[in-house]
Amino acid sequence: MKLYYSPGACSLSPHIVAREAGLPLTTVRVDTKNRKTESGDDYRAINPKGYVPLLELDNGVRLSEGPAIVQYLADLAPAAKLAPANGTFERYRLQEWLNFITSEIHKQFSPLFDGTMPEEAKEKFRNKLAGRFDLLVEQLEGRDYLMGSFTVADAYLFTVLGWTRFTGPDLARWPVLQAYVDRVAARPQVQVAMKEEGLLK
Ligand SMILES: N[C@@H](CCC(=O)N[C@@H](CS)C(=O)NCC(=O)O)C(=O)O
Repeated sequence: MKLYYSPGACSLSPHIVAREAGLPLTTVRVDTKNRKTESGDDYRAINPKGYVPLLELDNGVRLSEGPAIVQYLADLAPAAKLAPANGTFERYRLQEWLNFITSEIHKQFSPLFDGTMPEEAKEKFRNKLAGRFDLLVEQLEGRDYLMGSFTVADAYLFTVLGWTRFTGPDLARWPVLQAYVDRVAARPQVQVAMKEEGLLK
């Protein structure tokens, strides 16, 4: 399988999941600004959406949207227990988290990376994120991971919380979240994925 990614972007989440699942994966770096792959191919011809992540299966079939990709990967390696079994209530709980992360957290960060967005507007998005972070703290009190043990939702949440280093809000305000990020970062396969993206030495 092939994962189209951009270093440190939301594609880090499926990258982590593939490594945690022990699945064979090659990675193709994409420059999302000029929409070219590392070999100079037109990325839009590969993924008309133009953004990462994109998973390409060995038979050429492609799957986009991070929350769908991570569940697909988790289901290829059930022994790794990265997602509750399909059809169980816990699977819907996982999807509840994935949707929360994608719509309430991930997409609130996007304006903070926009150089043309006025600082006043950015502050509004930071405040919105702060409210979501308070909810995460409630969930993580007394738990190492969102659902108790590590799941694909943690790969995703870890990835997006990492962006606070560039955009704020400062995670120091939420020691529970900072400890959570440090805990996920210490996982050996998370380190492997981060090294492969050039995020760690
Ligand atoms: N809905 C998509 C959003 C993916 C997304 O926001 N990707 C960003 C990186 S984190 C990107 O490639 N942005 C470049 C662009 O939109 O042109 C998903 O959840 O996978």
